[in-house]
Amino acid sequence: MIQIKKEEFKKNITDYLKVLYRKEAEEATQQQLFQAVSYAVKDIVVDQWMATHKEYEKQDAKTVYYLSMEFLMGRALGNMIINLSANKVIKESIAELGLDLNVIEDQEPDPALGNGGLGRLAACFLDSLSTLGYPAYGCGIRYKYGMFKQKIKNGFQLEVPDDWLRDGYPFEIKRSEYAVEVKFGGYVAIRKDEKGKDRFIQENYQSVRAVPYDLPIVGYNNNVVNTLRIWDAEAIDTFNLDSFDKGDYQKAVEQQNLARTICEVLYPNDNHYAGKELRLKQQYFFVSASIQRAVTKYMENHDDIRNLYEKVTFQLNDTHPTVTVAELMRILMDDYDLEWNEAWDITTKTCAYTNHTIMSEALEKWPLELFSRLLPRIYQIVEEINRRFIIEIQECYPGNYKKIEKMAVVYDGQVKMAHLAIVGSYSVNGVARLHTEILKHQELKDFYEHFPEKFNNKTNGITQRRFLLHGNPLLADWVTQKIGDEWITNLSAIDELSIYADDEKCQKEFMNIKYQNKLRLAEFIKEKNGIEVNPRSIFDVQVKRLHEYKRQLLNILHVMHLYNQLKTNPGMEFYPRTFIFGAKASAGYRRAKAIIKLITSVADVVNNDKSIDDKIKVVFIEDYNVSKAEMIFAASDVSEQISTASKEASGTGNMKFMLNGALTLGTLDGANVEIVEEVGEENAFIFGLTSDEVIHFEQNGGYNPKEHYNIDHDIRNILTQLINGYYSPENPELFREIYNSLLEQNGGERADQYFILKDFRSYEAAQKRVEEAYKDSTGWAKSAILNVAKSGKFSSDRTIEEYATEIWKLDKVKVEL
Ligand code: 26W
Repeated sequence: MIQIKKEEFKKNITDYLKVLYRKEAEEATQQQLFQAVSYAVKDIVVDQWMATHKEYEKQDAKTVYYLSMEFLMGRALGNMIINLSANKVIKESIAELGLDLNVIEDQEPDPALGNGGLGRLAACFLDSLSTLGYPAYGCGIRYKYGMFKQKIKNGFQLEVPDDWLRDGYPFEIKRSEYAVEVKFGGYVAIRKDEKGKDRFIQENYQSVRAVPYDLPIVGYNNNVVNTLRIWDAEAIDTFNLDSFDKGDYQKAVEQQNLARTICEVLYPNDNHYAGKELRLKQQYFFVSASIQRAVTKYMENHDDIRNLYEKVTFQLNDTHPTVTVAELMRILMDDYDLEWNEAWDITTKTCAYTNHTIMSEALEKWPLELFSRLLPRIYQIVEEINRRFIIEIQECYPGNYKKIEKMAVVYDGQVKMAHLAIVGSYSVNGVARLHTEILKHQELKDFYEHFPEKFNNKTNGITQRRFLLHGNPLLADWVTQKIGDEWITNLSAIDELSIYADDEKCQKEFMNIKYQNKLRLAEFIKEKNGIEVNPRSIFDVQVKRLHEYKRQLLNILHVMHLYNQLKTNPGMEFYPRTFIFGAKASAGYRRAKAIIKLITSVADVVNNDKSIDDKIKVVFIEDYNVSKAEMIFAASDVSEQISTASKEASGTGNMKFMLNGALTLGTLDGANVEIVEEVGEENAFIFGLTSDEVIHFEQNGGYNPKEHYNIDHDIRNILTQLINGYYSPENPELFREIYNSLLEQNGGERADQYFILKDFRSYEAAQKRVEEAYKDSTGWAKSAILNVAKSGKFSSDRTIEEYATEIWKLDKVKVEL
């Protein structure tokens, strides 16, 4: 246990204010206070960080390198303070200095080096890896601009750059001593070395210097600090004279530009492959740097590269880092002189791949022209992997050319990254049971038949430390009061709450905490949106990236329907509802942006209609991000998880809502299936087509949305309101594209491809059940408490324990100070 003395800690803060800003506490700005406090906290963390790495070296522990284009970390300060064993002292010291920790925490930019699910999962995993004491590096990119900030203007989304490094990020440490060179372009020549051996040499290339920045990942109360290593690109030999002498001025400038552009910005695409050259550069850049460094580090303490897999494993977070497979082959063959077979054996014992989506538009397929021009040596290796794999398939299925068409790594002029990842990995996993089954029996059927032993499921999880302990302190304290604090590091212990679900006093306490959290959110909404919401109304929430398959459109169409009903029948029974949305749309995703505009337009009409007595409010929360998420989950009654069945690989927001006692209104998709299995169907609201039914319609046709339009008067009514200016009098054509997408086929795209009209009535019925259930407040409280109690399975600690024991084979390390 680390001992910090309050006086020392306080002095540290004031010293940092002096050294960094030449200021006393009284005159410092809140941002300066944040920086000083952060540096003082970092002081504590660094000791544990160094101790952790000493211990790892001493034990020569196997390490997982979690390779990910995205880490959606959210703010660090509050989380670190919670995880440090020095929590109490730090809080008291800050208070004694007359500072407000909440205000200080609010100064931190929200490091958003990720889009959504995949990036946030990576962040939860790092938290769990440290808390469980598993040696790990997160490896990623230090984007200068992370996920854009969303502004809503006239109801439309605007994207504003996220300059998160503007004031300096106090927790990072630049590690120039570990910089490596990464090469792009040129050509591969075969040259004899001194010993007369043929060597593959990349010539006439451009290169950048990859420089790592390390961020500490603090485990909960255990002195373990792992590292998130994010790479920045710098120019190599900036304008050295040689270049000018050779008249190579052009190349020097180009190399500088390359370094400037590579880490400039995170692509804001979620589930949509755009085929941009710069994106492939980003991928190879951080993969090459990470793998080079991992191999070098391994060889510092070992003498035989052939045993690499005993100490190192690379987990590929989706296909984005899949060039890892070829980069490791290159290093083993070109730098360590191994033969192909030996190198392949090591590579396929070192790499493992996680699939996060079955959406076909997300599949990465790089055009050969681009791939080979940018990565000539890597391309040769991929070609050879492909050639050998095709021979293998032909031997298994003689004469079956369909198999080659479906499974080849290189086909139709493209490198198929998912195929490369599967062929090059010892493990392939999906992220929820249903998702893995769909991978095995539909999307990756041929690969599953060929490599059944590689496939496995790892249902996603979330960290209860950020999403309950930090995000919902009232509920966290209440839980601890009832059952003790074991749940913080062993979420399955939270099941002990079950016995309180029927206890009337506990139900009241629980509902009061929910009410307090709703008040907090209502105040936020009042301040940001200027909308008055009733904290006694049902808070019905859908927060996640905007995507058609997630069906925010179904939700808002249903709101339009409820509004129509209230207008025609003002006296009808109706429990007040606040529909809350938060979502960023990819910058270039037109239809998603139109759906945001529809939500804000419906909000404008409904919120300002006095005749409905404030029974419905619609709120669009601007710039939904991790910090806002923490507050929103805590305040939610209903968790909207309404994706078209089969499309949401897992979802993780669904778990965060559950942990905070919201009831799921959802389809049997992704991890919803397992959530309902844990909590019981009677404590959730399930509706809609099953994944089998969706897949059946997709494969055999037979769904025609026009039938619903023709037969169902209410549906026809809301659809007509999309095109008659009801919500957009200034431009009645505004929502024509949405209307068309529901009724008309468009090129290869089916009409209503996400089955919104098909599921509409079933969704409406489930919403009615929500209303009935909420009116029974003890029944609701019971269900809500049971949701918290049965959330144990969905801790990322459980997920990481499974990865560590079943895939990575890691040992836990204990760190004493
Ligand atoms: C190439 C563009 C691109 C960008 C991001 C393609 C695919 C992605 C991600 C894989 C999309 C993503 O975030 N998927 C989500 O991953 C979560 C964590 O496993 C799951 O919970 C979500 O269901 C899944 O949509």
